[in-house]
Amino acid sequence: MKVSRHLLQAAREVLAANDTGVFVKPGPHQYPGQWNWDAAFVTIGLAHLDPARARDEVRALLSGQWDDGMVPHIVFHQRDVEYFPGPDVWGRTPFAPAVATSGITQPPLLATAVARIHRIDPQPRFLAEVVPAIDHWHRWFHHQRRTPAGLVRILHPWESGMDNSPRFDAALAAVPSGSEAFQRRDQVHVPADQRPTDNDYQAYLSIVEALRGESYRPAPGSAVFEVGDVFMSAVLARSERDLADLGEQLGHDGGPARCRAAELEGAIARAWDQAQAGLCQDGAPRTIGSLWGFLAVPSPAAGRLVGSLADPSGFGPSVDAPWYPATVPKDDPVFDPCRYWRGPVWANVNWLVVDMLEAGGHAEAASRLRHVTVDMVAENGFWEYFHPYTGQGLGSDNFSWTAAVVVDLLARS
Ligand code: 2M8
Repeated sequence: MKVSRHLLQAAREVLAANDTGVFVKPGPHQYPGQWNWDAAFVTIGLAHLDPARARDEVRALLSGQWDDGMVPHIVFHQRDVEYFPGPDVWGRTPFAPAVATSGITQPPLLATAVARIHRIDPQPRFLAEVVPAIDHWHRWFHHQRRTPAGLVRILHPWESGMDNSPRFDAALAAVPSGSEAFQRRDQVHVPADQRPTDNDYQAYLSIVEALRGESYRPAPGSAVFEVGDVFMSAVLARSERDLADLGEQLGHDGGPARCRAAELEGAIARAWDQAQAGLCQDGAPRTIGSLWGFLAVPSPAAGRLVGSLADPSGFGPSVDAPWYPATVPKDDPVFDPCRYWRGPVWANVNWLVVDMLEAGGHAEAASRLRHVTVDMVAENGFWEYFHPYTGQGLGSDNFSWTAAVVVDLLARS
């Protein structure tokens, strides 16, 4: 109990220290803008600590919404930032707002975050203010970002939030090299072996160069990188259901959002069938993103998928590696315990997994993972990600979403 109180206070301090007054930075040094799904996790934590501040976090993110509905992956509330690629690289497009932003999006978790605020401190006026904007974003996904098979179509690995996940390796290798020279800035505060490789960055920037040339709106099928992503689709499906509930609170018809959710869930179920038949690029889940995506949708395979979270040689804990789930199975040849989205444990992903296990009625598995996640942070600190074997903190320290999800996980005990 004392440990929880101490941890909660420490989490509060991390969030306060990263608060710029306009938005909460993901971390003290590494990421100076407002990132989209970071803002959603931060909102979930702040909902418990200070709902009014949580509402402002949502408003700050939505100030970056484009005319066509897209909520960008980064909102640069200050133009002059030590981050690459910054506002000048992203450039400006006719449908962008006054504030500088990137030109791509990120996992749409905002409706879920707003639902958390609403559960703790309901304010219909706030819902009336933000629900239409989130609905616009979701409709943009529906109309602009679906593959023929119905999955969410992503145009950059950064859109998935899991940048160097091995599930993008094949598509990244096929990206033609751009012509612009650049210098990375992401290895100043974090060791190079915990970040994506230079080859990854070359491809990331080549995609940005190509997308910028088409005002970030390439015709379907023509982009240099296009992947139907199960994880993004499942995040959106879940958010659509939250949005439907929120809209109904306002007397709106939740039917269209529920319909979009059902379509996405159908596409994920078909992707799973194809994976089983060996036809799908995603294959059997080789990354935690795909595993979560498949699990988030009711399926006869749910028991087996939940079981894989406990597999000691795969995603699950083992005697020598107690922290889990690894973001890539430990027995996969590309597993790397330190390199970003290729193996380390991420507290925000654990939050998604716990939440999904609870919703699916897997109370014991949820409780086990909730405790492990809280212990991992209590023992090692509020790091961006963690070594599955040693628990060593990796990436940025004092990371906002780690603090925010701990606040929520503690509130669930
Ligand atoms: C990481 O991504 C950014 C690019 O968007 C980067 O590496 O510079 C990812 O972990 C992403 O999921 C996260 O939202 C962002 C800020 O925490 O950092």
